[in-house]
Amino acid sequence: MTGELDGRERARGLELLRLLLTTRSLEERLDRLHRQGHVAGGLYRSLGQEAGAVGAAHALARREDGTGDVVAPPYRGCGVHLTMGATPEEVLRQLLGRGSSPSAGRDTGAGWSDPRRGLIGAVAPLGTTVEVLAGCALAFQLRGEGRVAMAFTGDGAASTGAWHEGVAFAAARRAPLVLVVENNQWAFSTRSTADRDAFLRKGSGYGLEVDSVDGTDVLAVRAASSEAVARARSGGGVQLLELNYFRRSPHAPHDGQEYVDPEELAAWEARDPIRRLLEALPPGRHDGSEVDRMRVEIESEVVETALRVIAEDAPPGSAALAGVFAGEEAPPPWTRRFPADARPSPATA
Ligand SMILES: Cc1ncc(C[n+]2csc(CCOP(=O)(O)OP(=O)(O)O)c2C)c(N)n1
Ligand SMILES: [Mg+2]
Repeated sequence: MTGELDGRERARGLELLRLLLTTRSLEERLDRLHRQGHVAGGLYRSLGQEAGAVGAAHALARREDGTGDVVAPPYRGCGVHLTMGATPEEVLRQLLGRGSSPSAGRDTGAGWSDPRRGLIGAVAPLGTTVEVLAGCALAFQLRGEGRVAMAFTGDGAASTGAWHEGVAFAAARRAPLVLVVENNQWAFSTRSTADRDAFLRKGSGYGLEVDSVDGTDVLAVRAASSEAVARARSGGGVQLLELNYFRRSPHAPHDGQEYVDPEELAAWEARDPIRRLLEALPPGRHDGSEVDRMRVEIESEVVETALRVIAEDAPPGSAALAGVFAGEEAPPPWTRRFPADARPSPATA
């Protein structure tokens, strides 16, 4: 763990702690809500990985007006969304598919976009996110905006063709892209690589600056990410940052995780990111009670918000096609219809 903290660092440590606790509490609540049938789609937790999401996103220029850095969060967990300024209410509305959600209930995935806050939704086919964020980074570079794009991908995703194509392109253009590889050692039930250093080697092979950090130490992740972001911003080209941890949750609730060695899992539980940060925060005047108060505040906010969001309505079916065609709402039935003047002829359809 990264040594003792002075006053200013302690304030930042508490800010990071609040984000870690909120991510953990929100995911625990979502896990229950999923079992109760309230979550509209899948649920992919980041248990034990919260420090990676929070620490890396915290190093970005975070703005609320669309002028800051951009990041594609992982589909696993909501730590990046929260760190970029999303509220627990927005996360709950999104996963419960409410009409008031950021995607108006049309999508229930964790990978939602909010361009004002620099959130670019992850793309479902693994690896493709890198190509999209390479495009964002290239645009920033061409416009001379000094902004940085950050893409989260898993260790499994780093074996897809799209990942390599995106990396090769961004590297050749020296685009301001920070590629975070969450090496949680599993891609569903598969060990994603036989080579412990595969991700650093892959990065080096494309000429990237590479770094590897303990992903359970939020202060170390924050520090390494800050350096990577600064290098990307000052013309250093694509940066690859490997975060090392272990996927402590099952892939998703339907996965029994029988393939995981219980001893290995227990060893990673002992390296819990929240506990590790608490150990690094030096006792302040009201330290114990300050942290306890924070826990209670977060827990009550999450529970109260969950109850409120459960009571909200799902969007009406008729809202599903709103916004599909410019200037009109397509009528039911819920099939895709072309506006009359844009209907393709049989020859071209
Ligand atoms: C191209 C592609 N292949 C397969 C899948 C199905 N799939 C979804 S998540 C997942 C595992 C991904 O593992 P990893 O990239 O390591 O991320 P993690 O789940 O560990 O966070 C797979 C195989 C997909 N979404 N896209
Ligand atoms: Mg993985």
